[in-house]
Amino acid sequence: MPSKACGQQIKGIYVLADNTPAPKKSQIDIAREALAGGAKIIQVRAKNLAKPEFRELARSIASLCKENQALLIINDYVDVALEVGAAGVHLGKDDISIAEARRLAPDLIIGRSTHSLEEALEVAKQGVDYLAFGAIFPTTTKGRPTPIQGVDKLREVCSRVKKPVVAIGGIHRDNLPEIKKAGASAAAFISEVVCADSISDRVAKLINIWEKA
Ligand code: TZP
Ligand code: MG
Repeated sequence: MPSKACGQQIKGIYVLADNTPAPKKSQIDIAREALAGGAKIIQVRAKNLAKPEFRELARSIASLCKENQALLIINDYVDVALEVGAAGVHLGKDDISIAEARRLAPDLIIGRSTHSLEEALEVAKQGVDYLAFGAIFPTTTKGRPTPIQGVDKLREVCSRVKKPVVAIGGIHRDNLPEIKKAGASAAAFISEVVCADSISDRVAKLINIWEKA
């Protein structure tokens, strides 16, 4: 990884090592297998873990990412991202502000979730390095129902926001080409990857589809 990461590195297949839809799988194994399949961006997301356990998980996945020259993004916690040497942090509207995250961690990639065109346009002005936009398609993974945005909205966000856009929510092998054609820099996955019989084969397949789209 270059010494200073930047938002332009957020491109292609973005894997969330979140075992919500497959709780019997360990998040470390998910990350290890995704990296074996060629994943270059891994986010640690574990809404059910207390912070000390989350920190330990992040530390373990950080060393896997380092061995595989992959970018590590930490969900929610700027301090954990700094402690484990992650490339970035991913925030939601209920986390610390983008300005505060930037003050604490000027060298981290800062990503922010957005769930509407209006929110995406607003967040893009706040100095983020990338924004996530979704849910694009119906998904059962996220606890709180999120309004479905669809590919047309994604296309509009990508054309109006001058930042890398990571599409998320219900993305699978079959709809992945539409995501790239809409202008997204990256596509983020939970269930499509973590529920696969072979996570490494699934990631390799997604990379191949993305490259050809
Ligand atoms: N944010 C919007 S949709 C979503 C998140 C975290 C869940 C994505 O999971 P899946 O299984 O890839 O639809
Ligand atoms: Mg959050």
